[in-house]
Amino acid sequence: MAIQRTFSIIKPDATKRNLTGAINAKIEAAGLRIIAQKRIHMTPAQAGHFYAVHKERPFYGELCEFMASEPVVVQVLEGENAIAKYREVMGATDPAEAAAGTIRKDFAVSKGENSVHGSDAPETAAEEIAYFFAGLELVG
Ligand code: RTP
Ligand code: MG
Repeated sequence: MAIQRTFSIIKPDATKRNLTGAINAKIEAAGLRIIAQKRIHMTPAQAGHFYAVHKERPFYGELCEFMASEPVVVQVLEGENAIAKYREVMGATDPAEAAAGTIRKDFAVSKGENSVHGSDAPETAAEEIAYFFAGLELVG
């Protein structure tokens, strides 16, 4: 498997509890390199655009409000099989179902406030990275 890039967000529930460093430690321990990172505060419209794929779901309004409620840390992670590897490090969407040692098992509050986002496929990873970062900001 070749070197891949994936897009990550450390969500408001985690930044609010000062968990950015603890989450980054798990990312780095898994062999993923943080090649870009910045702290931003999304507007509800930006959060809505980012999660547009879920706009018909009942939790969409709540999700957009949550993502815009506090600053987030957006990141680009690089490594072998990075997309699947990061999904593994994150754990299941619902922390109650997440495996031991995963970010969501250790830090998530609930299925909605679940500490991190990670891209689910190469196409979405490329789109998400391009939405939040300029090419010059990616320092591999
Ligand atoms: P993400 O996109 O954030 O990496 O999470 P995911 O793939 O594990 O989960 P997904 O199904 O794509 O859902 C996106 C985010 O919506 C919130 N959610 N809330 N209350 C609920 O039932 C519910 N279901 C999903 C979570 O923040 C989830 O990560
Ligand atoms: Mg998803």
